[in-house]
Amino acid sequence: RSRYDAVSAQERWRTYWEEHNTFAPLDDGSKERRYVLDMFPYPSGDLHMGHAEAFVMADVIARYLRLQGFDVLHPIGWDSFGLPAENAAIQRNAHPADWTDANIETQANSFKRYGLSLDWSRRLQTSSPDYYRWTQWLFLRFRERGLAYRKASFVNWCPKDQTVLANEQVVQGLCERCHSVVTKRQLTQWFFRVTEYAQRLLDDMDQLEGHWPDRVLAMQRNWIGRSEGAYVDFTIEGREEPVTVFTTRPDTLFGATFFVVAPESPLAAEIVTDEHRAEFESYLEQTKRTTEIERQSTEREKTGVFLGVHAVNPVNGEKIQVWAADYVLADYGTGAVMAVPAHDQRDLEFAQAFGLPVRVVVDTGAADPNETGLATPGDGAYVNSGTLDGLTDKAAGVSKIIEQLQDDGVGESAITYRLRDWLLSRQRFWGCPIPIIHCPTCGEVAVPDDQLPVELPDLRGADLAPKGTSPLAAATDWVNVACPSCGGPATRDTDTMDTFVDSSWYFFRYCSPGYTDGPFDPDDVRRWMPVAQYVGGVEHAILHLLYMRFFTKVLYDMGMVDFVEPMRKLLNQGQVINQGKSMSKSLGNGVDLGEQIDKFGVDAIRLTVVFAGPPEDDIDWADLSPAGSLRFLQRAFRLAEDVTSEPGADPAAGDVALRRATHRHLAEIQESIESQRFNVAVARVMELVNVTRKSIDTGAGGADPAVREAVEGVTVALSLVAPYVAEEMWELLGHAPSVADASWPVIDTSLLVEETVTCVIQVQGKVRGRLDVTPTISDEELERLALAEESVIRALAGRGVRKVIVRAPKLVSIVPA
Ligand code: ANZ
Ligand code: ZN
Repeated sequence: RSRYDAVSAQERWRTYWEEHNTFAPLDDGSKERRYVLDMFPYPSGDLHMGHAEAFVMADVIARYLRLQGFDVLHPIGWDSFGLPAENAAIQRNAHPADWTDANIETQANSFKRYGLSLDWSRRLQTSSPDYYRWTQWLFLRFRERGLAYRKASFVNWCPKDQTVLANEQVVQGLCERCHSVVTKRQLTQWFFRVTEYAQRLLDDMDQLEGHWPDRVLAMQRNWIGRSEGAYVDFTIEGREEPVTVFTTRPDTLFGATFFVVAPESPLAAEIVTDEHRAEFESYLEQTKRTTEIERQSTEREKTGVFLGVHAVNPVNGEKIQVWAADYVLADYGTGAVMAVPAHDQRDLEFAQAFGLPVRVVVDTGAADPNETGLATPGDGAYVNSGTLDGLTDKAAGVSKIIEQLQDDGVGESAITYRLRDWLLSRQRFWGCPIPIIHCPTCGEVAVPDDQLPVELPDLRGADLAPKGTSPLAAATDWVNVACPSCGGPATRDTDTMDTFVDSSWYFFRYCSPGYTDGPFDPDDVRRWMPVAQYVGGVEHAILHLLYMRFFTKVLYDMGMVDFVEPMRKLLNQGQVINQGKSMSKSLGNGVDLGEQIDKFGVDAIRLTVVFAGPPEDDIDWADLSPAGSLRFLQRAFRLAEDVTSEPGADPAAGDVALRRATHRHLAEIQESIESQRFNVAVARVMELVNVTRKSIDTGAGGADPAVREAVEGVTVALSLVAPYVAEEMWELLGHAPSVADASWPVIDTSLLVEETVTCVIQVQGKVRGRLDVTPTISDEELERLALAEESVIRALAGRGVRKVIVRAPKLVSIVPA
């Protein structure tokens, strides 16, 4: 018996697919289009098990849609700018461009070997000038719309990577990439005004409900963090302009007993009295060294300093102390709060730490916060609250006080969002240059479109190590340019863009990768998008997946696309872990994808990953058996060898029981794939292989056309997961290549109807009726049905029944009384 030889099959079919452009879409309108996309990889090394998991899931979907008759776009490219590449290159004393390009070649080879149904002709990489030309072009369009702007502020700073980070890249106070504790620095930086789209980012989630994982939607909703409440103006002694606070509980205004500002807000430095200045400044220094996570911690002792001034409560004229404290954040709300210690726990802890008054203004029935140390945030009857006294519910209290504030011109209802503008400048070399020139006369000047791209200088041999300022600043030839506006001496912006900018629009570019009149051809995008299925990791829930939604909405507003949500469906694949833990160098539990493939072949690895569980679950490599997968593939392969009927043989002439099993299994495989239970689909294919084997060995044998039908079904279904063995089987079955061009089997629903047998009913030894029943019917049920038959009732002619003999499912014999 011959065996399936994975190595030669891989070589053969990979070459075949490439030479025949098997997976390039036709794009001629002859078929309905579907766009299937994986989040494109970082070229930070060779493919690993994580890629194996993510990419096989999308591949199953892409291959299935192809077989279903769709014209499928399934492209690939690289997110090739960024810190990982730059850091790795510095460590190896290589240039990031060389290191990146070498990795891309390695990964491309591995992707091809891995049997992915990709269209290689659309391959792109974000670090190539003909890509980032359009990243720059988009930046300039955003800027023209007021959506890209520069401002000085305290920003997140990673001391190890020596660059600023967006809020989304700070995870529990640590750098998302290198896990260093993030600190704050005051810098002038570029931002995208994503906050202007906060409400639309929330509203458009209606379109994603049910198609994106709930947890991603919940994370985005939470990150955007919409709060409803009011702005209230407090006057501050000695200051003309009032100071506004944001509160979600304006109805507790009568309980505001002190006022707190964020230490780093300009207001604090402005209003602090000379007497308190020294103490304030040392507190400010301390605050800058404190991480965001510590500041928001509920465990930590509250700290703060009195600023020596008082604020005036607009509803009762009461004078309250103004403090600076780090539990108030500079960049949320207005950076100032009215403190209501009786009803807000943070304020209560602060009041108790510094001996400030606590006044209950809502009687919730709970014990006095002064005694318990527990604030009472609930609903209740208003007390000590002037005009609100007598009201008993929050909604009424809030609307009444807002009305009053509005009438007095000291407040209004307000909505705020936790979402911050997206900080996009990075002080690093390996990124897309910001196409702006700074001129001493004209200020900020955009690089004219016809001078794009602003290419990165080569800087080969230069020191690219992070120093806190962009390495581009040292490239004086590149930095010094003539101002495009006045011609005078000017300098280029030396920061580069966050790589999440590059990845916010790559899926558009795949629709028209060579286009030179814009980032994409709107007609191409109209034909292919939105993406039918997007696949990638949940770690991007509030990063890439939020940013690309923002970009798409801006492009919609620019009239460049006609949809607001680019990804119709999202699948977050799970992780591949080993021995219950994430694979890592330090734990020494890494599993090398290349080695596994060498040992078991691509198909066996793909099959192992898919069969391991539902695609969104983590899978533990230690629990899996690639050797078992390979044995199964050999078993499937031998079926194809045993088929001796000719292609096209009419299965209707074959064994009906096998046909029923085939169609039932195929129907279940199809349903499992459509509901993305790929592991269940594999289990059904395995069952069908067993049933078919039994039929060949003990039934009709390999010549039965029903056997061919079963094996062809197995082959086509298997091609989604194990494409190489499926190609070999397809060929053995006498078909022209390739199985990728085959069609998904048409399921004959008449064969899905349950099988029946005919039961004969005798009365006094004479046949009096027939019943079609299922073969598994019980004696009791059969007796009941027989006695209810009209012909039987007639034959009995009113006589009673003495005895019934039942031989289910074939015979019922009735003896009358
Ligand atoms: C008075 C008050 C009384 C408050 C009360 C709450 C309960 P969310 O829901 O997260 O939006 N706040 C406002 N700006 C702040 C800042 N920059 N840093 C820290 N805290 C800030 O929170 C809004 C509430 O958080 C606001 O409502 C304010 O405290 C506080 F019984 O005002 B509240
Ligand atoms: Zn100028």
